[in-house]
Amino acid sequence: MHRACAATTSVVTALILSSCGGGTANPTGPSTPTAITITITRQNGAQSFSPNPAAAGGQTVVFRNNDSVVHRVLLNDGSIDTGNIAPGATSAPVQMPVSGTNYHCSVHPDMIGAVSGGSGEVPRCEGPYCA
Ligand SMILES: [Cu+2]
Repeated sequence: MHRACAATTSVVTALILSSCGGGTANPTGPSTPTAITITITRQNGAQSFSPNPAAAGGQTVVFRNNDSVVHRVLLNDGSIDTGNIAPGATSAPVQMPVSGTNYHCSVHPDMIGAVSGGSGEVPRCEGPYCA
């Protein structure tokens, strides 16, 4: 069978060729679970994260810092700490509790967010980060 990417010189074919490299088609293969991205927008209270709440209970999440300063996400119960996330960087993947959770930025404790559980409910926020 002829490959569609056989050498021709039309511009259209050249464009197609760029997607016919032969093995680098999809960076998220079936063995790599797709992480949900929560974006850190800026230091803005309960509007610091998007989406918030995120429907990500029990799922893998990464935090992407779209702000110009370092942030660091910590679950309110202390069970997950992303470490510092530099401006423009994305955290390592973290596994959220099935029942959902509340979290905040340990650098800016007024930045708060939540993850809802499987049935969509957001756990009650308790402690000093819930104002
Ligand atoms: Cu922060």
